Amino acid sequence: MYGFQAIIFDVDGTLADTERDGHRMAFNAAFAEAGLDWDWDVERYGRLLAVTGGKERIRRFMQESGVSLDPALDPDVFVAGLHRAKTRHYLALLETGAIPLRPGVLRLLREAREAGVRLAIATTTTPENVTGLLEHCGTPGVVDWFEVIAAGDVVPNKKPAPDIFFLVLEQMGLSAPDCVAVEDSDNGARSAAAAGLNALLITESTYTRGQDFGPATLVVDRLGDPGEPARAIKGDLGGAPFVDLSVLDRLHRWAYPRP
Ligand code: XBP
Ligand code: MG
Repeated sequence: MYGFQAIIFDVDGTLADTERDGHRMAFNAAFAEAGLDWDWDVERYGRLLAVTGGKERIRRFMQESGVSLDPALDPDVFVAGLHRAKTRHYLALLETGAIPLRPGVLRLLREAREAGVRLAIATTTTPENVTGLLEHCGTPGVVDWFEVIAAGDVVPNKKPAPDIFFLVLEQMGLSAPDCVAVEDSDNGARSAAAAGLNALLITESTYTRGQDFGPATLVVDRLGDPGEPARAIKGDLGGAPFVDLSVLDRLHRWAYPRP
């Protein structure tokens, strides 16, 4: 028996390291297809990741670079079209199975299911990207393991705003202390914390290594697996070789002390 009822997972960087060789490549493919000479190299993309959401990221780039559009074009329509193309390229990339789930993700999901712990997703990315990733890079049926998948534009404000976590809690009929959140970024940590999710695990990813992660009490390099141990960067794993439900329960207990 654990002190929490559900785990809420982020997607990008958390379930899979999708940004550098996934989303970034898809943005560049969409730019090239549209005849634009924009190219987001690894470093520039890292800076643009401060802005969550693909459409928002394109807009920020256009502002920063002083791009002036043909006045006949509606900027929102232009960005939306470009972003649809990016999603198409990203889904095609996922179909190749090029982006694996991170070590320990499937193991932890299976352990949770067996223990009756409920599963949900709270992410900034487009919904099709979540199902595409899980279907092509996970295992058959894994999409259905999640009771709620809250993604993209379904809330007014993306992370670091708490909106997407509030939506998950509402749809599951749970409150923040019932849950553990798993994130990989400072924006994600701020979003979860603003929703009152104090039991927060950070698994650092390619672009988020060394970020601040605000109030997170446990930061690891990965969930880890037997033979592929996790390393604690902040806090400790209590001697466990990888993150399992007991580690999450310990984390939950720190956040919400029980008698
Ligand atoms: C992920 C994102 C997403 C992806 C792109 O943040 O910021 O925007 O980079 O997805 P998080 P879309 O992991 O904190 O949810 O292009 O579909 O928006
Ligand atoms: Mg993330």
